[in-house]
Amino acid sequence: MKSLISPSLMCADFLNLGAELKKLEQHGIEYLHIDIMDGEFVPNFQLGTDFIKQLKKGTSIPLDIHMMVKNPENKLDWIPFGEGDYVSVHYEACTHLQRALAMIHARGGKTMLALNPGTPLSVLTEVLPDLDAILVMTVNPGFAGQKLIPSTLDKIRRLRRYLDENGYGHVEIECDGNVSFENAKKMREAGANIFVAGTSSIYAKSGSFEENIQKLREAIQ
Ligand code: S6P
Ligand code: MG
Repeated sequence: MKSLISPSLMCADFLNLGAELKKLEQHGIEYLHIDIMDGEFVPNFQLGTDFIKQLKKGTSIPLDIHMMVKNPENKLDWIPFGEGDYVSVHYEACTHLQRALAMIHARGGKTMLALNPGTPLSVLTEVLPDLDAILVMTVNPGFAGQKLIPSTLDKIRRLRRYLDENGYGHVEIECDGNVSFENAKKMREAGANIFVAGTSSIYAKSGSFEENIQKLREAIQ
């Protein structure tokens, strides 16, 4: 499966966003990761619907919308996603999970189910046929700049093996949280193929934006 990069825009320089988007396009970046936080499912507040509308006018890079929102099935109508955009909802946040997934597909979106580090893979069984991807959270959701929870690497490995052995080889695995250059390589080896890039990689202060993008590409080859 091809490795894809999804920069986490909550880590971007908002005063310079237009120029950053151009650079991401020039580098063939595959997705834009948009964290929506409701202050209830997670303590923090993050990006909103008007921001997404503006973004869609300014770029053609597909979106990867990560809803850290309680009962997202009641909020999906407000989210401006379209054909080919990924929308992830959290298993832990959904009362009516299958309904949420069906709503995403009905609008041409691609479904991704997010699992907190403490949530076992066994919860996937009933909804696997409804999924295009699974988001393995490698930190507890809510904040950028956290440290990798090491057990999540083996979780990715077990998930990739299970999907491949059970007829779900087409289902992608995204990882989100402390995807540093070093960790990204391990996540790739474990079987992830979509990498959320935040303060640990492309927005790291250690290198220029361009150098960091290049370095992440090399790490996940
Ligand atoms: C965290 C959020 C993530 C962060 C990303 C930041 O709740 O879902 O998408 O934005 O993890 O990256 P980093 O490298 O600072 O962990
Ligand atoms: Mg996220």
